[in-house]
Amino acid sequence: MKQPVRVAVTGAAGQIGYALLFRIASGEMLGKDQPVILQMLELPIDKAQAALQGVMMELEDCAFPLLAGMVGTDDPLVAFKDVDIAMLVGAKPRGPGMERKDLLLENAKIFTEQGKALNKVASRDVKVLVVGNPANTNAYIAMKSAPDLPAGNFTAMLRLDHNRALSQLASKAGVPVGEIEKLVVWGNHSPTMYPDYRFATVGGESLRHKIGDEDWNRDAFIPRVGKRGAEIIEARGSSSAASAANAAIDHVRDWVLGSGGKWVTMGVPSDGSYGIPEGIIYGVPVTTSDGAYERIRDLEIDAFSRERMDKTLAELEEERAGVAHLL
Ligand code: NAX
Repeated sequence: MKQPVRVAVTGAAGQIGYALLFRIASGEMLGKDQPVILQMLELPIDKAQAALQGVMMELEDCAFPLLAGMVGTDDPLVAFKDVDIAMLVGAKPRGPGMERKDLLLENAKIFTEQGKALNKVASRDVKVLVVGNPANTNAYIAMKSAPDLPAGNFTAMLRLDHNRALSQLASKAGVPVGEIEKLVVWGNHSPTMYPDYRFATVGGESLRHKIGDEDWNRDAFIPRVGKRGAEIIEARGSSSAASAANAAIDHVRDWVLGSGGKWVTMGVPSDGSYGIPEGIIYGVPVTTSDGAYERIRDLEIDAFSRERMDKTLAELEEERAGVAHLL
């Protein structure tokens, strides 16, 4: 039997946590032969801790053979102790009348504290995925707060946007979703993101040529993917949870086990390529193997794409400026 992998999940009693933990414990993220220890963090308030106990009771009742242990806590230093993977889902939601700026600052406090805790007690090569919004900037804050850990191991989730874009494309082109390759979602996990299928192929053929309709790209596809989260809230009465958990599993699974040559989108600290200033956490295409990601380089950026990529970059730079005094 392999040694167990320690996985921290924050916001474990929330709706994404509820859709995520059982799949991790059943082996869907790290493999059906990989035992896991779940280290779950929730807020130090009675209701959240009671809900967390309930989730842990249900995990117990599943009798997952791969679940080698569980920790439930309100202390990040306990939750992150020796973790190999940290999935930072818990965040402060936007309340009524709350400005985006206030949301940013409230979350900055959380991710500063959690970055420091990771820095102190996590495995030295912990892989961090930030799901809690604003995900890219939260990942940036955690990365800056953890100077002893590899900066490249702090990532933000763009995979839900990537998966949403794949499904829209499959249905427009009338092709199986699993056959689309080489899709990219650039930038911030926000409505400014730029889903880009200029390089995408299906069965080796250009998807762009197959679809043909350039107006659809600008007028329907890009706005639809960008506003999909709002569309789900409108329909379901609450935000995406199962699809978000699924994307988080896709992100970590591919990072750890490899994407098999497929392009996937990850929000990673920029190395300066594509005109993105170094350090900004920006969605880019990568392939993954042996526990590492590698950027797809030297893609041609046309004028339309440059404009879209700069717009989402401007938003990220503004967010970074809004928290600069804290870091
Ligand atoms: P919920 O409100 O259902 O759950 C969040 C949980 O986090 C709550 O149980 C809360 O008590 C806990 N929490 C809050 N602050 C915490 C802290 N400092 N430490 C530990 N736990 C804490 O939200 P849910 O629907 O699960 O969404 C979680 C986050 O994911 C939100 O920020 C949401 O905006 C974000 N999302 C990000 C997505 C992405 O693609 N990157 C998509 C889905 C989702 O909207």
